[in-house]
Amino acid sequence: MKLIGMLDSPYVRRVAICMKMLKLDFEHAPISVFSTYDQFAAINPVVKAPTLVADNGKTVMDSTVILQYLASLASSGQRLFPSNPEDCLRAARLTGLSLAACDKTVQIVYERNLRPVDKQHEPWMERVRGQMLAAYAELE
Ligand SMILES: N[C@@H](CCC(=O)N[C@@H](CS)C(=O)NCC(=O)O)C(=O)O
Repeated sequence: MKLIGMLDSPYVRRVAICMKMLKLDFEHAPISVFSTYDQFAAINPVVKAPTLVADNGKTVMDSTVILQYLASLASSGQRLFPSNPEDCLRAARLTGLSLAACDKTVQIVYERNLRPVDKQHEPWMERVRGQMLAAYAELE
């Protein structure tokens, strides 16, 4: 298996860490969705990181979906999510907050780095910043 994407992405790190925890063999290819767009597009035309290339060559994207697939490959006794309802609820809550924090952080980076300054919309940035800080505060 091959994990495609840069480790500055929290979603790529999430998958890489889980693959290590599940003791799955994989090769990591640090290809960027920005600086090496065409190289990425040749693997996955949707150009989303992380992308997993399975052993049969099929690609899967989205960290949560990739982890669902990887869980099916894990040996018995290796789990990413607890099974009892109380612990599962806690893990689900923390995962949801963490993903929302990542999504909002990434939105701010894109708005600031990819959109020309005169096209940036401050009310939208304020909304996203508020959501991001709320997610981090809940996590704390
Ligand atoms: N929900 C996705 C988010 C993945 C995501 O947004 N990745 C970014 C890199 S941090 C990306 O592919 N950006 C390029 C784009 O969206 O065009 C996941 O959990 O994998």
